[in-house]
Amino acid sequence: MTRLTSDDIKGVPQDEMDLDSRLLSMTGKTVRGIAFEGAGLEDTGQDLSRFRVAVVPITSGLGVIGGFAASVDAIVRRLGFDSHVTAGTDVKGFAEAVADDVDMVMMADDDMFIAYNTRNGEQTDNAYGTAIGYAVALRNAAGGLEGRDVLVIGAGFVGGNAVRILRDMGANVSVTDIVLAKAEAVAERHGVAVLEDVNHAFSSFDLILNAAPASFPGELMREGAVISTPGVPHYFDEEGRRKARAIIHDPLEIGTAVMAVNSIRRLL
Ligand code: 2YJ
Repeated sequence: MTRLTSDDIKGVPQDEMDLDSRLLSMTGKTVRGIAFEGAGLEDTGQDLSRFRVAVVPITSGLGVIGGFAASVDAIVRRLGFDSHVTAGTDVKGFAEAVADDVDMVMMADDDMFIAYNTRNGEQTDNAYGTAIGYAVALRNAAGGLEGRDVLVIGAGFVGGNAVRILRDMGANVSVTDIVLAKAEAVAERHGVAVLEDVNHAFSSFDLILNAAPASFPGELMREGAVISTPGVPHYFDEEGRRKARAIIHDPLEIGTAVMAVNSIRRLL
């Protein structure tokens, strides 16, 4: 799993990417709209401020990422939740959140990022939230996925979830990975096609969910392609940006928003 850097997320708290207006023009939905759709809910303007969220900084492994907890907190507040970052870190921060009787705790180490619902014990992890969010964004940008050919690049946690979600959305899914055995395992598990040559696959599809930390030269991109691409680092050259109908990307926000809304979906 790719570890985020402070640089990847430096604009997130202030929403410098202006994600909502970019998403609206590509998908017709805001981050909140995508999060609600991803959680299987209708966004009727529900007030989320009655849900209290604590974000706990975690120092284990490679340690705290500067701005990570503040970014998660800002994303969740933009959705309308009542959120704060705990003063303590790790177990102390978790204990503080529980003593404070919050509804949800969000925290990440180097391997996992979860939203934990303290009321019903459910947890939503980031790989699932990211896969749902980017699949929903792709579906909206593409005008529906039923019977459409979709390529998933990357057969890790996000890619594996995305394959299943897109298949369940009615898409005709193919999966590819630089490690062929990983793609084969995911393909077999979910009953989808596997493609061996990642670059050739990239150049053969109009609808792509790129869940790999991979970038592709614009000369390989199809004219009018829709690319939903959570992977970091993120890069498309000038030719790729010109040819694509939409390139949907952000370093943290869509996945985090889906996690938070999904976590409270049974309490709404
Ligand atoms: O609390 C902190 O500041 C750190 N322990 C955060 C660690 C963040 N975790 C990662 O970057 C993981 N690889 C998962 C992030 C998933 C984002 N798509």
